[in-house]
Amino acid sequence: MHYVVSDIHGCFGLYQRLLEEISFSNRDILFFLGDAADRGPMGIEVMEDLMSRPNVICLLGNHEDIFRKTARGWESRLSSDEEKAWQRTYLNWTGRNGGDLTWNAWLRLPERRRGKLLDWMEGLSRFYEITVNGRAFLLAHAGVGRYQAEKPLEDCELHDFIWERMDYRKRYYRDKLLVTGHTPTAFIDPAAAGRVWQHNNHIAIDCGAVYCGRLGCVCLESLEEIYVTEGR
Ligand SMILES: [Mn+2]
Repeated sequence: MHYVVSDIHGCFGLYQRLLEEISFSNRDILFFLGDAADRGPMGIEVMEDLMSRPNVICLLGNHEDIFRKTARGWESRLSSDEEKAWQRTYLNWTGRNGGDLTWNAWLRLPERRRGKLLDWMEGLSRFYEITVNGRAFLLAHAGVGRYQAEKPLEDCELHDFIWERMDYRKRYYRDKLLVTGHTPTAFIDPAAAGRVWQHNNHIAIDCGAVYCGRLGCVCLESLEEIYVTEGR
């Protein structure tokens, strides 16, 4: 089976419980749509588990992007202008975007593990297209920002895939299902809080695990929603 999950945000326990819940095996594929770390405490552990599994395909989230930029800059010799830009990125990540726990954990890691994490983050794709049981899917962390029907996905900018907020009232695609994380479904429709939202050929799977203790996942064969909840 093919499964999709996103926005684990350091909730390592929920992530492990989800793998158990779906009886994840070598015959399955799990797509992870980004934002493994930040806000919650065990982001590095989540990332290292994801990257160790050959049948997990990971996409880039805005949190991986800002993490990799901060980490790469910290390891490089920067000019004073670059240093100023780096400071802004660092403060944006550790302040507004909840990266402080991740950053502190990262600084304590042995160099070899830091290098592997950074290589992994720098190799993540921006989007993924797959057909399952005759149904086409487009997977991306946030969506396809500044959407234009005729524009090839390859020509879109990174920002469009990982930071944008989509218009959820709009049906972007007729011939495929768009699957995204990034925006907790409670913000799309308060009635959908903590649940996967499926409308307009769009499946929004970020249930806000780090806020509400509930991680959701969708099976692409059946479009079935699978949930795990903290403390149960
Ligand atoms: Mn995000």
